[in-house]
Amino acid sequence: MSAHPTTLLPYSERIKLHTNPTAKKILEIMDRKKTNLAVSVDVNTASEALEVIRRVGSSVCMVKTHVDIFEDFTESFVEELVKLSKELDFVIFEDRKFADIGNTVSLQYSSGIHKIANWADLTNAHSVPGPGIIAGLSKIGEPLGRGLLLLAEMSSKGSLAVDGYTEETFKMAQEAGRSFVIGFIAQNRIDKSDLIKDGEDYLIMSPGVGLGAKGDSLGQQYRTPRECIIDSGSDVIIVGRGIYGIKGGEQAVKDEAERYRIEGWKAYEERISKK
Ligand code: S5P
Repeated sequence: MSAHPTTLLPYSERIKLHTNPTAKKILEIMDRKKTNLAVSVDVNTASEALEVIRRVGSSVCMVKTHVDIFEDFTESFVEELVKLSKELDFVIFEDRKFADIGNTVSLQYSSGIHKIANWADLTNAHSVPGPGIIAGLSKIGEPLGRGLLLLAEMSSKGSLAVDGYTEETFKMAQEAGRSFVIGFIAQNRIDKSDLIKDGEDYLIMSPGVGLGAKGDSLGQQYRTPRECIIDSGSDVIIVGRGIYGIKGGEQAVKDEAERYRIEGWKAYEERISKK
């Protein structure tokens, strides 16, 4: 099987294939910091999350949050997060997984306690409601230069996002155009080479990544960075508990992030050398 053409291109050469400012920024950071690692900070409090981010920030292209987990969410968390994103050079991805009609998601994205669109460069949505979800979110996010990923596949066992669902999700994104939808949460290169048009480029971001355990007791399934980047052609690996959950204190978390960064980058260099 010949390699997907996108997987042979260096991140730096893909910047010009995007018009969305967040997509460009992600690729620029990846190239500049030599990292395709995103860290997911799914801890209970905003203060713990900031601690983890200070430790891992220099190793990542992106920090992924679930701010609805925090017991102590405040606007000052957002201010500090944005400040760290500038100092340590990473993109902020709020993993909100919107899944409602366009009108509702536009309110959930812009309003409430979290006001996600005000600070998150990137967010994501399920395709199950149909294209109205993209329209509702883009109305808020696109004027701000934000980006959106559609969930085309999931890492969890028994996921229904397979086959026809995945294909229709890709088509929905393609029809929406790439001014706001910049890629997918997926386990594979779902933007099949016979479907992408000339100059079309999508970012594939894959969670379910671990160098230790193969899964958890609640259906999560892990693959190695190499499996994601070389075998499946992912662009960004998303790691949560494998990094922030490591035992051994502050330095251990920092070292583990660096270990994943190196693994991910080695795999990427090997991939583009297959030209
Ligand atoms: O299919 C998915 C999609 C996502 S965004 N599977 C996932 O695990 N995620 C998210 O990635 C999940 O919500 C969590 O925040 C992270 C994986 O965390 P880990 O601790 O299992 O690495």
